[in-house]
Amino acid sequence: KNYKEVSIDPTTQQMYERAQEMGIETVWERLEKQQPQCGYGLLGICCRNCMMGPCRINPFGGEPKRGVCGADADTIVARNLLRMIAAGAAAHSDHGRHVALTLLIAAEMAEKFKKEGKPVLELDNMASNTLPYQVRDVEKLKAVAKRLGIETEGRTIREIAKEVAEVALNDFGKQDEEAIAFLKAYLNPKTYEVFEKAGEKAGMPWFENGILPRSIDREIVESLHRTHIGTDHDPVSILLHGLKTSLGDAWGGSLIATELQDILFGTPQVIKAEANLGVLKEDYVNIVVHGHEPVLSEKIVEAAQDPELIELAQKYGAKGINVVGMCCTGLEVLMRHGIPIAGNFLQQEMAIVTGAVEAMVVDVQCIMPATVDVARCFHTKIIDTSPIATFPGAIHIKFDERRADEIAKEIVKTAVENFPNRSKQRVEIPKEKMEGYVGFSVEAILKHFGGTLKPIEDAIIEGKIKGVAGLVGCNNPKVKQDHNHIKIANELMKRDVLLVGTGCWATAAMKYGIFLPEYADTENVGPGLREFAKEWGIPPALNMGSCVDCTRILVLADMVARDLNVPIHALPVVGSAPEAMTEKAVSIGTYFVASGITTHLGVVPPVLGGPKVVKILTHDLYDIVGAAFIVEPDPYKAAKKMYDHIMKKRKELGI
Ligand code: BF8
Repeated sequence: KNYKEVSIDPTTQQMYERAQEMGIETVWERLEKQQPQCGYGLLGICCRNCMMGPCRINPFGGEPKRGVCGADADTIVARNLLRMIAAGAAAHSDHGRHVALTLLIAAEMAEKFKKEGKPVLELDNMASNTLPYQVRDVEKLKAVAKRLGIETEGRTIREIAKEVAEVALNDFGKQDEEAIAFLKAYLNPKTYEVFEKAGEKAGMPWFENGILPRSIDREIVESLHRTHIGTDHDPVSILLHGLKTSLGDAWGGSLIATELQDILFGTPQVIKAEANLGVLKEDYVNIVVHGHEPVLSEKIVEAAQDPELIELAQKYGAKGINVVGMCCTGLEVLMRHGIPIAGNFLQQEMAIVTGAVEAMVVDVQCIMPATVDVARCFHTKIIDTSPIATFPGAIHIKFDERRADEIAKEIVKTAVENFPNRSKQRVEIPKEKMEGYVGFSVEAILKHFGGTLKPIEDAIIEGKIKGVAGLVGCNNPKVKQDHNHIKIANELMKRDVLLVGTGCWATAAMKYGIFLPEYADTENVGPGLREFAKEWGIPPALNMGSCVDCTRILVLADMVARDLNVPIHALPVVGSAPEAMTEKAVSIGTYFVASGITTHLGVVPPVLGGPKVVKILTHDLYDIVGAAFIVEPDPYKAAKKMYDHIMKKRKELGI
């Protein structure tokens, strides 16, 4: 492939060419070797759920029309989609569980140390550095506790933290029929009612509490149960349960991840930072933290500041230690500490191809096993850390929260000691990098606008801003890297739509300068949005963080819905995953829609083989939850459709 076909990012282009010259296989070659991809798989009409199969349905209307059990194309497509949603929700939510357990462990350690007579006040405040994890944002802890109805008066931080963690953990495994506590604590009543009535509206009153998730784990387990051979066969009920499962992710697993990470590591505030492969430094030990959970990357960032390890790096001839991020864990430390981010999903192999990375430290999700193969061509060490994610050929330094500092130092030391193995002649770091403002948590946005969202709401009502679009999600090698991300962003901003975003979209946007206030002066931003951005000194698009932080977008939408006293689906708000790839992206898209945000997908999900399923997803859901999917691979047409939806919502609101 020509380098121009794979990406619009000059650093990826440069490293891709280099990989080709060196004979290193990358994601694009592997995609090519998969061609032609299975047509049944692309349409979603193959079923491997039992051993009478595998079965597949003739997409042209001939035989076979049914699988061995009698399931038709729509049943099979719906079941496959539900399994994707469940896997995506599981990944986000297991991450959330891990964060909640970390908060609980820290609170229990504080309790234990206190009993052992160690400094009492610091432990009660969970501010002691004898603890592996502390409470960095006391205000946020109290705010979350208050939402959950947890008493804060007259109690220690330790006690409050413990109870918040317990309530969160209870939401994963409780067995009653009530909605999860976090959803009840965060969601406005009008949208709650939409969820409650969804079953009735879909003609399935036996969905007693509609699509209100009862427990995060239970809905995921039930997804697997329903899709087992011989269980649920109606695409409507299968998809309704898909919405419910995704809502357990949205207002449960992911929300818990975001909120409790803010408590443990600090709530992001606006800060300037840099993005793209140019953040790697030739004369430093480069460590790339890659994956999703800041429980690890936060500690690596801390350990890299250890004077002894810096001294060791200098002893080996480096100037110091340079930690940079990749994918969502990169966004976590970018948002909270301004740690530079080296790239998004399709740049993980490219970072190694620079020849300048001593260690890529990985935890969970979106890490290609191929990183190990690419690393073999250089001195780079892939260090896997999560007990649930092992990479053959990598070094295993498994993480344990109770010994977090010690293990983080061991990992950083391993990277430092690898510096002498770097071959200087084989280093080529692209020079491109871009600055941008990041850290737009809901709290940071409120602070910026004087404690209220009124300025944004007024600008929307006046029509200066037409609406808000949440742009999220991955890279996918089926799409030229970042191409759709940037095109859709520009097309929306030109139409005066304010952007908020997360995940690999956010890293893409940052690389092209969209997170600089000056971007408002470009021709890619309409006059109304320009005026608004300038008036408030913000970029025309706001980086709200990692993929679990899509819940920040939900919380923001919820606040506006409350202010206007309408359900979320009444707002002039749209979502988009222009280059969607993962099952997590499917779960996010589904929970955006279920929550009332009509959402565009730029990559066609494997559903086209089920015409009823397609109709439900793109039309019928408007009557059930007030929002639906738009599927459109062309970024220009997609932006137009999203804008039309915003304008329709404005008209309905009478603005
Ligand atoms: O959770 S955007 S490729 S990195 S899935 Fe993965 Fe997609 Fe990137 Fe993070 Ni989100």
